Amino acid sequence: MKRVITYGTFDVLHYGHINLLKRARSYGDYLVVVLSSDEFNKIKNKQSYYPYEQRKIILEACRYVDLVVPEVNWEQKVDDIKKYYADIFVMGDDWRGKFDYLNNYCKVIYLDRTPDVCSTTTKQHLKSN
Ligand code: C2G
Repeated sequence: MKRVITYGTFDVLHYGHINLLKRARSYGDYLVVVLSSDEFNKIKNKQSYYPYEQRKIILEACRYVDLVVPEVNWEQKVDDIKKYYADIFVMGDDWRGKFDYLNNYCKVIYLDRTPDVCSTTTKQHLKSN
């Protein structure tokens, strides 16, 4: 049983997120998504359109996701890897190098981001119409 873990805000879920979740899940049998809380998004200087509870419900409906838990700070990743017995940590390559320290605890994989789609532009487009 290989367990995979990933992190993010996953606001206004789009095919770039799904592409990430699908590939992350394919490395194992179980995918834990650690979802940024609204308070942590403030620390990340991110304003999500959907509040945490709604982003959680949307992610839990995704076939590639087995568990969604809150991300509340930058420091929780090592504890999470232990708590959820993660064998593999996956992030988009916009984070390449940033989480290499986690190689002491599990395999770290950075996946190519899906080009030309992101929540911010989607929200801006929706606003302008
Ligand atoms: N992503 C992607 N392709 C896109 C957009 C996003 O592959 N077009 C990936 C990101 O690389 C990330 C995941 O989808 O791995 C979630 O994206 P965000 O919600 O933007 O995540 P972020 O705000 O970067 O949060 O502690 C880590 C942070 O919580 C990461």
